[in-house]
Amino acid sequence: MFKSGFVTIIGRPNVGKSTLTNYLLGEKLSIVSSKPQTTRNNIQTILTTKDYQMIFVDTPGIHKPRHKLGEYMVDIAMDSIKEVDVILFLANADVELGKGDMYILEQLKSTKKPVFLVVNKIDESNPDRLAQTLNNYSKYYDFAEIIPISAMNGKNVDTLQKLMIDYLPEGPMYYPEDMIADVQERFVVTEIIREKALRLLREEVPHGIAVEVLSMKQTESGKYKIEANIICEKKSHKGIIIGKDGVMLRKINKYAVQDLKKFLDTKVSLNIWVKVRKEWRDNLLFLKELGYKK
Ligand SMILES: Nc1nc2c(ncn2[C@@H]2O[C@H](COP(=O)(O)OP(=O)(O)OP(=O)(O)O)[C@@H](O)[C@H]2O)c(=O)[nH]1
Ligand SMILES: [Mg+2]
Repeated sequence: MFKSGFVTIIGRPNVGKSTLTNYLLGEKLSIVSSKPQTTRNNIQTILTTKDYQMIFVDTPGIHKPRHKLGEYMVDIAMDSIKEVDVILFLANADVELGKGDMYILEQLKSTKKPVFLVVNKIDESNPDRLAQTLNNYSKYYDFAEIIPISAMNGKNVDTLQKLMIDYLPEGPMYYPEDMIADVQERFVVTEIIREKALRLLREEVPHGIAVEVLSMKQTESGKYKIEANIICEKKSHKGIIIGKDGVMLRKINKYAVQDLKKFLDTKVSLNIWVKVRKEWRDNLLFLKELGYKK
């Protein structure tokens, strides 16, 4: 019997949803950073074996939105619970059950789908704290399964995976067996550049950034020439992104090229420009252009 189904990974920002998605797939397609609100789209990745096909949906962290982009992110994350077979609710072992988590769990009370509590980052939590976290959450919601894991080093992820398979219904292969994601190459390129900016920049600058790939051309030798814009919200941010004598922008470029080479499996040259677009996160037309639309 071949099994198949959809599994959504939801939770507050920064709990490790994208790290888990990448670990489950064995490939890095979702970007990861220590800053909250890194993921902005629902990203579907596909794991196919001879016995099953599991489609994971990595979603943006659910938070209180402060602009239209945030509203879009929360909206699509919550939407993901409607069309799946299993819901993984991720929490951080070291963080107490808070209002944000309660809000998500309230929304989950109306679903009939199995909800797993996946408590992440056990590699850095202390056992008493972990026991407390598990206790608090399980009092608040009737989870189908409870699994403490480390998405970073993979601890217990095999157990989680087995449990997910148990809950999958019999079903068809939804996607071709060699397909690992439903995202375009260009989207991943955009995200890789954004990840480097997120990781290197500080305070409010990284959250106000978007990346736009203007062109991606392959030369005869196979090398990719990529041109991209980094969009930011203020003139002062533009200065920070470029850095003194262009040092910051060169750094973003250098780290992005390292990952792009791996991802595209060929040589890459990257040109980045920095543009200011005031309050773009509230500009519906521009959000649509960037692909932040339903
Ligand atoms: N120590 C430890 N850190 C982890 C683990 N999983 C994720 N992290 C770190 O937590 C941070 C956030 O990880 P992400 O995977 O980007 O979290 P996310 O839930 O996708 O975040 P958003 O996309 O912003 O909602 C990164 O710095 C990760 O390296 C883990 O198991 N252990
Ligand atoms: Mg993420």
